[in-house]
Amino acid sequence: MGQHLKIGIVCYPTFGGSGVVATELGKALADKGHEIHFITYSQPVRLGSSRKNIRYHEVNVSDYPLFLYPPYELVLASKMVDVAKHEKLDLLHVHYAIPHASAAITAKQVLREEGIHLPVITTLHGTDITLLGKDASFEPVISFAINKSDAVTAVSHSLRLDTYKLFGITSEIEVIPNFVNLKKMNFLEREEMKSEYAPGGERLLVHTSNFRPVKRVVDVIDIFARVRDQIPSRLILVGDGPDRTKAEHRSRELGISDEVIFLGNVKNPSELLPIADIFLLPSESESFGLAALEAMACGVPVISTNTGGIPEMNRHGVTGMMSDVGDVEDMARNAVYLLSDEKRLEKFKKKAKERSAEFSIEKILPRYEALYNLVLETV
Ligand code: GMT
Repeated sequence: MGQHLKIGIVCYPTFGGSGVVATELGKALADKGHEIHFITYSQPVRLGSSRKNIRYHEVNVSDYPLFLYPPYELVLASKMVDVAKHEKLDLLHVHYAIPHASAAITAKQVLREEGIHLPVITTLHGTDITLLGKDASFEPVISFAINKSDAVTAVSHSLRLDTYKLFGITSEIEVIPNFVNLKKMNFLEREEMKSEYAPGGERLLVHTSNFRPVKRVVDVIDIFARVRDQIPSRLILVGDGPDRTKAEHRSRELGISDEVIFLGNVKNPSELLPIADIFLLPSESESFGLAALEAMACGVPVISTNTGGIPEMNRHGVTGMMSDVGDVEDMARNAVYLLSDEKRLEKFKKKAKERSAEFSIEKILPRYEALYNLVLETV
């Protein structure tokens, strides 16, 4: 791939997986010489300070007394038009259908009136399809935006099938899985950090999420409560969100709050992950489970549910273990099975790390570049 492209990337700039994937993709494309223009309402959390080939365009919605609901999508579409025109973008890659795909299609139509063709690539991430998108109040516009995109990708086969099931989709959806940048992951198990959280040499279980109901954080506490009854251990929870209070309450109710550490949001969880022995992901639904892949990349086996796209990454009995949603007994049993045998645990850790290499950015990035080229060739 010789030609360097000018690519607009639109995403949620927050801690969620879709924003992380979009930001890491943009950074990796910039490293390869492409010119990347992030268009978001604030700086993506994973952007960092290196800005070679990277530009950032902030979307500001003015406060006007008439607006009960600020028209973010309109301002975003206008920003896309402006950036595409003046920075001469080759294409726009939008992450998360609502409202990014529909705003992109509006921008595309505006530009067409001016004789400018702007190819739009939409990447579906999960909750935009499985939770929000199927809601009748979004569905017609989301179906339209997906069908009008020049290319559509989904982060797992499971999400691709869900999208066909839930929407009237007439176009092809390509599966391009999420990835990890192994060069930027931290593999060092820092002893001083480990002893800070596990002063008595306890095992460490970690969970990272946005604490939305779909993540079932109370199950995380219930699993841990069963594990710590059998094996001295501590639980670290990374992230924040609506169910944090419920999880805190549950750990107090069970009398284990001294062994549960709520860290809140952490910019780069990979600094902490290598000290973990097990990663817990008991989600109700999960199109991919990027947080688990990042844990695996740091050599941490995953105890998870078998929902959505998780089985496409986690290998039962090899890189971790999977159970039905809500089966906290089984997930606790599996965690104890791994933690109670040092040799077994080490084997799972090694396999988890090896498996993550199948999702390395070196393998996945060329697939996006090939898709960009295909879209540009078919103009
Ligand atoms: O999990 C969330 O609630 C956040 C959401 C997002 O859009 O950031 O995550 C979704 O996209 C991630 C990146 O592709 C996937 O790894 C997550 O599995 C997916 N979440 C769900 O499907 C619940």
